[in-house]
Amino acid sequence: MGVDERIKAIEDEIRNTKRHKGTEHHIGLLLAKLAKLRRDRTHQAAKKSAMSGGGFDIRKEGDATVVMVGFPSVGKSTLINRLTNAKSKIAAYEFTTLECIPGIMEYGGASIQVLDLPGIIAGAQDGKGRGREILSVARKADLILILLDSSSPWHHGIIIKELQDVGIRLGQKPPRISIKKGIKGGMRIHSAVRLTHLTPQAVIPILNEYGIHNGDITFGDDYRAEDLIDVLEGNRVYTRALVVVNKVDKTGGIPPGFPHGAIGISAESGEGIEELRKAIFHGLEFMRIYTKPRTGEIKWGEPMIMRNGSTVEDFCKRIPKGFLKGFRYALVWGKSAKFQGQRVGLDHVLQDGDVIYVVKK
Ligand SMILES: Nc1nc2c(ncn2[C@@H]2O[C@H](COP(=O)(O)OP(=O)(O)OP(=O)(O)O)[C@@H](O)[C@H]2O)c(=O)[nH]1
Ligand SMILES: [Mg+2]
Repeated sequence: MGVDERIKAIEDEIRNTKRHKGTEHHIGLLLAKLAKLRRDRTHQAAKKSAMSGGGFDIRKEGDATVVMVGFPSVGKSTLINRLTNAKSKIAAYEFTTLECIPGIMEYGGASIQVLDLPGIIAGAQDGKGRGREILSVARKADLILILLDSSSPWHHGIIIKELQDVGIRLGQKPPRISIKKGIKGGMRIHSAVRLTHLTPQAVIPILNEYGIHNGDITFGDDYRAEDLIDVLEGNRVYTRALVVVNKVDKTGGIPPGFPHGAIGISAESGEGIEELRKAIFHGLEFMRIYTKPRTGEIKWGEPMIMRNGSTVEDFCKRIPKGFLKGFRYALVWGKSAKFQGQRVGLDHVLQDGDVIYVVKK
């Protein structure tokens, strides 16, 4: 059996097994095997697409990158042309776009890179269409736009599964599970709450699958086997997503069957586009960081726009004059400072509205 068939067989077995505490052990092992097979397949795909090159190797630019994922002909190219300076080919037939087309959208002081891609179809991860290349671009996104056609609500579930299967976790936080490896004495399981899905009989074999036999594992919440495997695999990406329903000009609004919170637009008429721009900006969670010049006043009108969670190091990297090389320490005023003018190092996490002054050697 090839990798694809083995994956399919395990998926079927998981689907056909009723989940409860008694079967969690079995399911856990199946999930671990599945994760490994998918990892192998992703590696193969990455090698292949690196060799073929072929228009998917786009460099990240601007303050953040938004990737559009959707079935063929839902209007991705029409939308990128509306949002950005890009000129992506539009046509009434499917698979018009054959490679990754970048554009830049300026909004709220941020330069946001938007990527248009070929249409995705069910089975993308198995290599259908340019599926694997598309999904590997999606992994690099700071925000994913799931673009749907107002006549096809069922596309949503298919796209979510394709993204999930290549390790993209949408709107999820990384599981708070910490593992400290030991040398002997077996595994000790600790938990902040009562575990209702996982028993030690399920946890230990999964850890063993990953070569961990001794040490401590601590669960910060009532997690499932999938969450544990995500942590063990370690290559998951936690990305936010917006669901966008295009062509509402044809349906007069978002029809029933689409997820709650979806944004209705018409890329053709321009309806809903301003709202979408705003939602993209907010979805990316930017913050404004101000620099204190050696002399003179802080320029409150010209913040540096950075992603939430950025550190002093990220800040220094963004300044062209080699701040990182000569860095000694920084002084910080604002929400992230314990007291005003606090002296901090490169790993200090900044917050919206902070003022920073970098002291060099
Ligand atoms: N009625 C209507 N038609 C639209 C809208 N947006 C796009 N279209 C049409 O839908 C068709 C496909 O548009 P594209 O932008 O090429 O779609 P795509 O998703 O990029 O397609 P692929 O590149 O093939 O994946 C074209 O005929 C567009 O004119 C819209 O908001 N309303
Ligand atoms: Mg297109």
